[in-house]
Amino acid sequence: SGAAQSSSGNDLEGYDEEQIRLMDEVCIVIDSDDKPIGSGSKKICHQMVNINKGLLHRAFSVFLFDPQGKMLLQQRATEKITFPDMWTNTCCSHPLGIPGETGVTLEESIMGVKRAAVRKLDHELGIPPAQVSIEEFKFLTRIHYISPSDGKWGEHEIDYILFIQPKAPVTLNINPNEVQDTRWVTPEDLKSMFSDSQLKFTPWFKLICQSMLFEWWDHLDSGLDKYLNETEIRRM
Ligand code: DMA
Ligand code: MN
Repeated sequence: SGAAQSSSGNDLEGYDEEQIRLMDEVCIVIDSDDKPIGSGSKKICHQMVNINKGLLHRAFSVFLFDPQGKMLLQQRATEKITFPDMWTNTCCSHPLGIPGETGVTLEESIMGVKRAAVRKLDHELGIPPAQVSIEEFKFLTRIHYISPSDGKWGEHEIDYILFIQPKAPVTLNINPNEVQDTRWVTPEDLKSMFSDSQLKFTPWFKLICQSMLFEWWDHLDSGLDKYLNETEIRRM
């Protein structure tokens, strides 16, 4: 356990300076049961050389809905080092190895990712934290998946799925270093986006869409209760 080993070389040469800086963030390294076993920089955690040895970290995916039930999508900025220019769910990132975002029990870990979600909805989309209170987030389940981005980079995560439907419409002020476009979509809109071969989607978003998303979305109004707080990790 402990910090993953650093690699040498200039793997970050040529990338955006701000995105390079964010590669120093400290991710939570976990075992396949989602138990924290150490920490590793965002850079270390997203290098395929480490992922291929089993390195796994904790992440979250937010799905934010407006009062009418439309979901907010984002298109990742060209500056992103992993999965640039792809369309994806509202916001994804990692809880950090800092007080308040690291949890050991499932309950603490859910609280940690909710705090991280508030932080990143503000950072990526400019949604004021006051518009997305911790109590409004619903935890559904955890998804364990692995996915290469390009040769050097990829994802290997246990991803906490969070839904939120704030009562009042949120305001956006997008950070162009993170996000190049946004769209509010109905399930039908999203399905027609998938049949547009010009558009690229992130692998985790595709996995979630192919499995549970549309069923969850159907139950947004009638109550998601039977889908909430799953303790089993879904392996994809
Ligand atoms: C990482 O997302 C999390 C998932 C679920 C893929 P990201 O690459 O958007 O992270 P960040 O915004 O921190 O770069
Ligand atoms: Mn990740």
